[in-house]
Amino acid sequence: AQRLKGKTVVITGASSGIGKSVALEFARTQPDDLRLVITARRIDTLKEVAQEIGGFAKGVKVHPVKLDVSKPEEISSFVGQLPEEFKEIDILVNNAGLVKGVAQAPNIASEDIDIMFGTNVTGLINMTQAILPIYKARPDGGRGDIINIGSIAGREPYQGGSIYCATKAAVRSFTEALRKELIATRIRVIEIDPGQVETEFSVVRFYGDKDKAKKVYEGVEPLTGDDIAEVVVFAAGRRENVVLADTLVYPNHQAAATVMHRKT
Ligand code: NDP
Ligand code: 8X3
Repeated sequence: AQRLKGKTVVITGASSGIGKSVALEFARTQPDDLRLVITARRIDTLKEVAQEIGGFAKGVKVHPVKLDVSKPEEISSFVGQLPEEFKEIDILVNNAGLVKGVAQAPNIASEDIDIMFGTNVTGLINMTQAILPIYKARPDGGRGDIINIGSIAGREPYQGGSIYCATKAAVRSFTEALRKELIATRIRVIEIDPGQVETEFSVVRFYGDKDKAKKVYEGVEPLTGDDIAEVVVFAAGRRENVVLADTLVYPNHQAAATVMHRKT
């Protein structure tokens, strides 16, 4: 916790699920001295998260920003528009992401393909490129953390998830290349790949159909956003020389993207 003292953290997709949990967990771990920039498209929800944090972590300054990572122009102006005290970013958590549908080729809507790649891949890359210059201006070639939320889906493609899986495989590739490119710096490039986590993920996948989303978790005990948040904050809190480069996190019933034990 002491290692996170005074840090500035940017989280994308902090209005729900894993991203919201990450914001809360950083605040719980370092309630005395921390700055959090929480971003997503739903600004009202972000303001509620900020209020919740204000209720228990008096030393945490929270700055909510409406930011659609699939819009390059919003990312370009993001850093410049931050208040001075939030500009020295130390940790970027690239979490914003989504899946749309379960359609298989040739029936995948081109709009869904664009949304998934634009958010999960181009959005993550653009955020990384926007923040890296801040890191690289620091001594020893640069300092700061980039924590990318990948997925088991990026390691093991499955039917009905071809595009989503391809986006997460792209995240994995980009992350590994970036770690190599930054080898002469102190910048840490970290990937955390969750298995099944119950969030709004499946509700978004089924275009708002909550009954369909619920069925995904029937007979199993998925991870919670907090479970992943603990791993994110743990990774960020290690000694600077320690890089949790690549972590896969399953709930107990899961052993691959498609291998689950369901109680009937
Ligand atoms: P949620 O749907 O609960 O949260 C997704 C978050 O991403 C929301 O805060 C949403 O905010 C934000 N988001 C979506 N699109 C955009 C956008 N264009 N710009 C900015 N923010 C956006 O799902 P999860 O918490 O489960 O998902 C978080 C990450 O975890 C994703 O990258 C997902 O792929 C990954 N993941 C999830 C797993 C799971 O089983 N749930 C497993 C493995 C990985 P808003 O709508 O306000 O913009
Ligand atoms: C979410 C996990 O395998 O349900 O990334 O798509 S999966």
